[in-house]
Amino acid sequence: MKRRFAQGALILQLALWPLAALSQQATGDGDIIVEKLWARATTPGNKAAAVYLTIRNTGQNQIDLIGVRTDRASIETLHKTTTDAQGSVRMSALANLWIAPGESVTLEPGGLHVMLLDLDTPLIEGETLPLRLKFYDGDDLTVIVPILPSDTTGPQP
Ligand SMILES: [Cu+2]
Repeated sequence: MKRRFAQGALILQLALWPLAALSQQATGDGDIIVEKLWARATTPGNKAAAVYLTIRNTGQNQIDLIGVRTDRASIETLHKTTTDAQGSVRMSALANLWIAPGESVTLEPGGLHVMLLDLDTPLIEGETLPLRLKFYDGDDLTVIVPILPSDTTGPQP
């Protein structure tokens, strides 16, 4: 009986470990920390997806995110969703994203996001999506985005 319990605990740990390990990812020099990454699973027939994350600048210099790449989509852009006074929602592309020293920028539903268009295969809940963030100074950071359920409002704490 005791042994069965121990096995159960081990399986639980293995199941929890990957998400915990993915919750915070940093560049080699440690000045850029990317956390709270997530994307929704795509629904059938939908080839577009948004990726959300928080970028923290813990260094002394401004950082400038100039591009995003993934092997899974044909087009990757930084987008901003805005809602005007009439309530109509539109998305516009951003060329880059500045983050001042000590500041952080959060990409979240209703605001900034990474837009992936023309996905080659669906994003499936429980899988992960590697995403490469390119910075103006030549820094390049590949982060791993967990795919959450298609109806989620974000990662549960
Ligand atoms: Cu968008």
